[in-house]
Amino acid sequence: MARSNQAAVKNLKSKPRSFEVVNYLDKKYQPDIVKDVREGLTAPQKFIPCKYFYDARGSKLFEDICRLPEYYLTRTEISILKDITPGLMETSTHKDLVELGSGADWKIRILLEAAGESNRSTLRYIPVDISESAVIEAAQGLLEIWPRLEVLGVVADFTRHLEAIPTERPVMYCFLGSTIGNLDEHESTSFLRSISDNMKLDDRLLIGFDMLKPREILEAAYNDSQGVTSEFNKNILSVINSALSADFNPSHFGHLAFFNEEHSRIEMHLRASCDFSVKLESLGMEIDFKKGETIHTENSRKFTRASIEEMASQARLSIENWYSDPDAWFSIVTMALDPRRNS
Ligand code: SAH
Ligand code: AVI
Repeated sequence: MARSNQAAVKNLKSKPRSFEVVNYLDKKYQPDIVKDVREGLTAPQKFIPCKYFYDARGSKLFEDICRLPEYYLTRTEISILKDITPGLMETSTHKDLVELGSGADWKIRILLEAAGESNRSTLRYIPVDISESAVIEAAQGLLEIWPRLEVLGVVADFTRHLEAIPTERPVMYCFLGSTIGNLDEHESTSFLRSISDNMKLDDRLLIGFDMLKPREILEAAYNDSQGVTSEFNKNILSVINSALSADFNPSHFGHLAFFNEEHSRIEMHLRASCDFSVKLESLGMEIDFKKGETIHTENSRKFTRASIEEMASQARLSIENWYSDPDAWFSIVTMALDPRRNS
């Protein structure tokens, strides 16, 4: 059963806030991270799932990434959102705005602003994120602007706890930032399929995709000149250190990010700069690293219209509207249940 921690939220900044946060990770997170890290660090190509980037510091570092000149994704998606949301929100009859991997409140603010006062008064915002601090801070930020906005925070792993999301009212699901690209082909299709299984005819999915573009632009976005992406990448080791009583030394690793053309994805790795071993007390394990070997920490897939159409169709979703910036660097797509899904 999930913990509902309204009181804790109220104490966070000693400012009373009328929103509830339901936490699905309390009991389930530890067994997940133990299993995931054991599996990942004993595989021939070591890996750690990218969802473990996002403790409070990881969420802040990601926000810093979004402001970097090289990281075009956020500002491009925001420019599209500003164009399309007046039309999208003014006529919307959706009552719940469910944002998956919600992070900061920047993008949902644009939707809520566009909804106008009378629509907003009947809307409930449901941010769903693995990062508790992100959920709480986003809710607080929105309530500072719209004190009467109804907010239900859900701290959960969206790949595992979709049942945590209420479905009784008409829903607009938002999955922005191209976070879908952090799931592999199989995971993303099955994730979209689980969403479509929960959707009713009038529900919609608003989803952002980073599009395939020249390698130099992609690689610059993940190798910024200020080293913020490198800090973000290494933060995963600090998360593992505190969750599993491990003794990773982040300075023993270098940041590596490159475009893998065959899989149409940026891969991020951490590369060992010397030979050493790491103790993971909670796993009762010691793992050896050889100079030059890597831990694969993230994939960020880059899409084409064809790859998106294929994924939507496999997930039994139909594409309703397609929006892009003038350079077609980023796309926002609205999807509905495919009317032919039962045939
Ligand atoms: N939607 C925001 C944030 C994108 S960053 C934007 O468009 O800018 C990805 C977000 O997804 C982070 O806030 C991270 O904490 C969250 N996240 C990553 N994996 C997750 C998972 N498995 N379940 C829930 N949230 C996840
Ligand atoms: C959250 N996600 C879509 C980001 C991305 O671009 O894949 C995470 C990120 N990794 C490095 N920079 C940003």
